[in-house]
Amino acid sequence: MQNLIDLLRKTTSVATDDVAQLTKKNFNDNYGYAGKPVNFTNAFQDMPIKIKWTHEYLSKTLVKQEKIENTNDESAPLYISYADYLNISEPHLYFKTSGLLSAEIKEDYHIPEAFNCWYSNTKLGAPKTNLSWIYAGNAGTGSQIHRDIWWSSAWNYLLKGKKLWLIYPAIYSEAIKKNISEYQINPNLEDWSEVINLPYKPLTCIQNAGDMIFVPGDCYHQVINLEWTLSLTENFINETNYDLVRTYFRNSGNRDNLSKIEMIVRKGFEQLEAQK
Ligand SMILES: O=C(O)CCC(=O)C(=O)O
Repeated sequence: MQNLIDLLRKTTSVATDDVAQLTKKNFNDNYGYAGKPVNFTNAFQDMPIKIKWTHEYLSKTLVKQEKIENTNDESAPLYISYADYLNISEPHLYFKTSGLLSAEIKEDYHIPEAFNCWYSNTKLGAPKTNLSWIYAGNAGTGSQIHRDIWWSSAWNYLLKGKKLWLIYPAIYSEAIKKNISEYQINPNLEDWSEVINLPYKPLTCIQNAGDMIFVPGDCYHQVINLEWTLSLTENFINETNYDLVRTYFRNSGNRDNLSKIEMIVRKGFEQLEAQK
C-alpha cells in the first residue's frame, strides 16, 4: 500500500512557477517552445470566474444535457445537465461539457495572452471544432490517460478543489502508446502503488484552486480528482506548437484538413509579423 505522499516522494514534480504575471514571452521562452509542463500557482489566482462560477450560476447557464460516460458500465452513457450532476455523488460519473461553450459563458473569461489560439481566432470561417471544456467531478473521478486533440497543447484552470496530475514526459510517448493498457490506471485514492510501479514514471503535481497547468501536446497525461473539482480547459495552437499539430494532420492522411491547418499556420505567422 503506497499513499499519495509516497507517490509524490517517489516521482519527479511538474515544474511550478509563482510568477505574478505571465507574459507571452516568458511563457514561450521557458515553457511553450520547450514543451515543458508547468503549474502556474500565482498568476491566475484572481480570475473572476473563480468567484462567479457558483453552482447556482452554472446550473442556470449549463442547461444542456451532456453525455456523461459511466466508467462502471461503458454501454450506458447518461444525459444530464450540470444541475442534475450536482444531485449525483458517484465516483464513476464525470461531468464534461461537449460542443461549443455558449457566448454567455465565453464572455466570463479572457484567454490569457500566452495561450492565444490560431485555430479559435481564425478569420477563415467559424471554427467547427470545440477546443474548450468545463469539467466538474467528485473525488475519484478523472480523465483516463490520453494525448490531447490534434496533439495540441492545453491550459487547465482549476476553480475549486484539488486535482492530481500525472504527466508523462514526451520522450516516453512512443513507448506508452505501444503499451497504453499498462498506463490506464484505475485510480485508488488510498493506494498509488500501481502508478509507482509503472516502468515509465509520470511527473506529478497537485493542482489547487487558482492554479493553471500547461500540458504540452506531445505528453500523455491522466488526471484524478482528489476532491470535488470544477475546472475550465482549452486547447491551443500557435507559434509554440503548430508543427506538432501539422504532423498530426499529416499522419491522419486527410489532405483537406491538412491544407486548412497549413492555411491557419500561415495566417498565424502573418499576424505575428504584423504585430512586430
Ligand atoms: O481535468 C481533467 O479531467 C482533464 C483535462 C484534460 O486532460 C484534458 O481536457 O485533456
